[in-house]
Amino acid sequence: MSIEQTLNDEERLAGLDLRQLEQLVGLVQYDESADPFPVSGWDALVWVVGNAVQTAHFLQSAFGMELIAYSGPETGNRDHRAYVLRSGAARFVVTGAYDPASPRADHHRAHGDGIVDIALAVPDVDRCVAHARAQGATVVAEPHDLTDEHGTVRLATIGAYGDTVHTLVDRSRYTGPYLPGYVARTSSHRPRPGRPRRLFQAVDHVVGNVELGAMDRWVDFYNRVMGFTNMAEFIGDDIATDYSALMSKVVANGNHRVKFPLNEPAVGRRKSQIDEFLEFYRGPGAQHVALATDDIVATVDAMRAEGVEFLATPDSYYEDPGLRARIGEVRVPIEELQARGILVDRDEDGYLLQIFTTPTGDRPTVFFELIERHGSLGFGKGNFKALFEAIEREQEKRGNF
Ligand code: TYF
Ligand code: FE
Repeated sequence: MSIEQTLNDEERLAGLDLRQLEQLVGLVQYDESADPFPVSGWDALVWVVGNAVQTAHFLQSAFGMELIAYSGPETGNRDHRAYVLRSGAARFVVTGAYDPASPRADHHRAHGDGIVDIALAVPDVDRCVAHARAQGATVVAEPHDLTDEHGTVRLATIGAYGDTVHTLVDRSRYTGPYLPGYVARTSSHRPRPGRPRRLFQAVDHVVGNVELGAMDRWVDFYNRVMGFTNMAEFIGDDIATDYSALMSKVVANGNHRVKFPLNEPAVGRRKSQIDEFLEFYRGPGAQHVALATDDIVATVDAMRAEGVEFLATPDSYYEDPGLRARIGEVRVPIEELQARGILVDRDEDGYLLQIFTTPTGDRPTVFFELIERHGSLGFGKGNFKALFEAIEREQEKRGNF
């Protein structure tokens, strides 16, 4: 049995329709009534950064996000500043310590800029927490209400890999800009003339890097505790030892809005890119966020014009005579993809276009992916070799191998 997908509030507000979203992030139908831990989608990606003022500026200027809410000393928050930004259905919250005694200062000292909370929208917080607890999850914050003049939000938090957590959020009885304690705020920033209104419409997936030998434990956590199921794409021993230096499996929630690839380092001839992350992040954490766009060419051009750096793809990738045969007809001429270093992959369901930034913080840790899906529900398996070689070239420049 399947149940009709519906748009959530963020998606409706963003003016997306269901067909668009199906295309953008690869939604599937599923029966929520049989799910022990129903998740409807992403709520927010909450970052701790060294300078929230400037990261909020960067996300507006370079990533085209829109400032919608704020919390800080002017609103009574003497612990940290927090800026809430939106692009389509995607919501980021960037926070930076104001008080040196803030737990966020400790988080930043240990991890540098990173994602502290992958918050998920759920219809029933209490039911999820009861199931998670019964399955042995760590409950970091018990279910509780936050209330202001805009209504009530129900929240709880469970622990995930490293210091990363998942806050579970039911905002169905709330009309405020984000959460109680935040005020609506816009900024004077205006995009350059001619730039697309939005550079991305949704979050597609968030990848977690975990320690050697821990991948299957975390896959099991998402299966057992959160009712996620395994997707077909994985990188096993075979590919790992040849070139990728990592192993990877993917779990997804019932409707596939939320997809979590999980990587662990593979023991190989050199230091794995995952080892580099674990060393500099000081432990497991979120490695990359894939942003779904319906026009990757325009998005890459707009971001590059603002100084965002992308991994270079060698001309040999496009000159490979097998490539055209493998990918067939795609929306854009290959020359257009080559000029920008955009990768392309096709599987039995369709194709996807993707490109990766270099790390956006000071440490060689978290980075972004742009992804434009046309039917493919995969993650670009056909590009893994070219991609991982490009990542290793950057790793070599940093001297971490
Ligand atoms: O999310 C994915 O699986 C793809 C490929 O270190 C990938 O984006 C996997 C691992 C990695 C970089 C990209
Ligand atoms: Fe990815």
